[in-house]
Amino acid sequence: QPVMAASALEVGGVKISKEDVVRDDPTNNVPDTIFTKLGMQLHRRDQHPLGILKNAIYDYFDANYSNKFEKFEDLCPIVPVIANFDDVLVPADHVSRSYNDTYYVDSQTVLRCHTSAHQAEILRSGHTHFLVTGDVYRRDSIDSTHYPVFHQMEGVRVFSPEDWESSGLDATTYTAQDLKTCLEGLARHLFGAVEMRWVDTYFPFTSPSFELEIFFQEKWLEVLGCGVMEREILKRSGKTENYAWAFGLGLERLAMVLFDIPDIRLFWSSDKRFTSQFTKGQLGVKFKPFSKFPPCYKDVSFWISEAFTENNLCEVVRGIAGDLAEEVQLIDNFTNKKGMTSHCYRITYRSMERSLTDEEINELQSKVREVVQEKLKVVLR
Ligand code: FA5
Ligand code: MG
Repeated sequence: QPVMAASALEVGGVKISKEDVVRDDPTNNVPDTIFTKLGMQLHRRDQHPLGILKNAIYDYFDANYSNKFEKFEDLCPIVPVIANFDDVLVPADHVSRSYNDTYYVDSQTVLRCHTSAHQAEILRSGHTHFLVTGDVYRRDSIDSTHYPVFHQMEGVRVFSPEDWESSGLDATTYTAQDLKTCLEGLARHLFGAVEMRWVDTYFPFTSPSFELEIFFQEKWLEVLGCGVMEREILKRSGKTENYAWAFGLGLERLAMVLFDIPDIRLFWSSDKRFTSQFTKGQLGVKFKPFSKFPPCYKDVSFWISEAFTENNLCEVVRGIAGDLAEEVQLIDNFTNKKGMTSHCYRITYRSMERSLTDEEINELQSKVREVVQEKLKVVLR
């Protein structure tokens, strides 16, 4: 278990110091709050819901495939831009590459935004069945199912001509069918009966591509993306005759459904009332919320500038309020006759662990107003 040091740590055999990751220069956009999450590896804690879930997924694969899936769970989350994007065919102008969406350590290096960052490298080293679990990082919105650090598990399975030739199906159909059978089986193994649906989607690295959604807390929740791997990726690793499938599971999302965890921030809680509810190897337990504390809503309105983005606002809010920020939601948006656009955001403050005082919240909100104005170049109304 890597223990967090104040300013240095080791993960995946790589030594990381804070100065390497958080710098005040334009090629770097990693804040302190993100640095502190590096090396925590929640997925490697057997008593943590993410670790319990990971182990249950391992059990499923071990029980169902005689050809064992290789497991990787300690790969360094700091990866080359090439691995995170180019190797999985993400186009040069794709939004996910922007500084607005991804944390850059420098112009050539990112905090991986998905475990797909390791696909190509592991294929190149000759593996054909593998699972990669790790923490991933994204500049993103703030609500109960989004967090800037979360965990994914990547799965890849490569097929050879003899696999599909006897089936009477073409290679793509065969591979897509095997993928869906595998993931539906996994869902049954984890949840028993659960309401779910497949949705067609797009990823640069798979075709066809699908998402699986599960009905949770009155809404459809996207829990994974997957598809038939683009042949180009296989060809580049020397597998010219092969087809493969790949998936990326959102572990927090699956664990929320599995354990009835209502808010994604709870995964980071060290409150005993949370941590003591989970036991190694136990899937069936439902989380019992300790008394729910009241939310406090604060609105902030401003005229936006051209450079304004919601992700930048969310990062400011997280930087100040941390996990006390439960949601940031655009509630009003209009453009006046002069062409100036106004946004009003409602920030919900709530602690998972205690009641917040008015003074405390007012202080946070006034700091948010100050920093938003200064850093995001907006004009408060
Ligand atoms: C991907 O990241 C693809 N790499 C998945 C993939 C792998 C597709 C291999 C095809 C083949 P996406 O951005 O949709 O896809 O994220 C995958 C899952 O991560 C989502 O379904 C969701 O469950 C979870 N997820 C995404 N963003 C967040 C977030 N901010 N907080 C928590 N979970 C998230
Ligand atoms: Mg998605």
